[in-house]
Amino acid sequence: MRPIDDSPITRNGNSLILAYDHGLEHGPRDFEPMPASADPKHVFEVAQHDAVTALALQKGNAEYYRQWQEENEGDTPLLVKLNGNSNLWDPDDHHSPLNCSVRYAAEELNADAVGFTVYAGSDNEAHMFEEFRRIQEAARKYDLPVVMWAYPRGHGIARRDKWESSTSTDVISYAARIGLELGADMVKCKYPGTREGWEEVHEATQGIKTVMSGGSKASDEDFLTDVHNVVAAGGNGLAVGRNIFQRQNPSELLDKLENVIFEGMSVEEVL
Ligand code: FBP
Repeated sequence: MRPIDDSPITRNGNSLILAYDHGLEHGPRDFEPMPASADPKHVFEVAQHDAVTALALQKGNAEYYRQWQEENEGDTPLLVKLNGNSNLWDPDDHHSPLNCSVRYAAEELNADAVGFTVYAGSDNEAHMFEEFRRIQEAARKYDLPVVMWAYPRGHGIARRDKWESSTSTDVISYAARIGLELGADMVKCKYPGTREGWEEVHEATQGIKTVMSGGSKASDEDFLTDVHNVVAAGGNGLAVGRNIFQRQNPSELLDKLENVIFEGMSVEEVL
């Protein structure tokens, strides 16, 4: 089994993953603040910034990216997101159907890593655990790192008094720990709001990588402060979408993020 630190999606142990699966997960409205971002080619270009260690795409855009790369010499590694759901769907509880196999990602798309959402706490948890088991075991055969989008959501959390909410530190830590238990190499979690909170999340994983999920667009200073707190708490960086592709000039923020995530600079220094 190849250590994730030897894979191209990390640099000196950390990662900055540019996520662009929003056309599926949220729909085209996410592109409205920056209409050029509706065109995958625009985001493929953005992803060639040195700071970006992987571009996370659903199967369709992954196929398109590989074609684009041949014509444009892009070399940013590809993380294929294997499941996903639309916002149009209204299931009884959170679920994320598998829409690409590991074999297809590895053999046809030449993926550098795979990603998979697990909604721990959902009525569909058992089904997603089973699918995660299959994709994780298949990924090991191809030496592909497995990144879990560890999002605790659903009736199991809403029903229990002991869980505050899907954004409380104990619930996020639990979901992150499930990543370790099920064999993920990296978990992508929502930010619990404080550096101390991320320390708990990171501690819960005992050695696998933790990266912060970007969230809706924030000011440069607020966003960089959260990312800095994650790295200072022992975390390994960021998987981000809207905070990059909704900006007029994404490379300005990517320059700053590169210094925070890979050079350990403070927010004051980079601003
Ligand atoms: P953002 O940085 O834009 O939040 O993207 C990260 C991400 O995990 C995407 O991969 C995914 O499309 C989206 O967030 C899902 O967000 P949510 O399920 O919270 O609406």
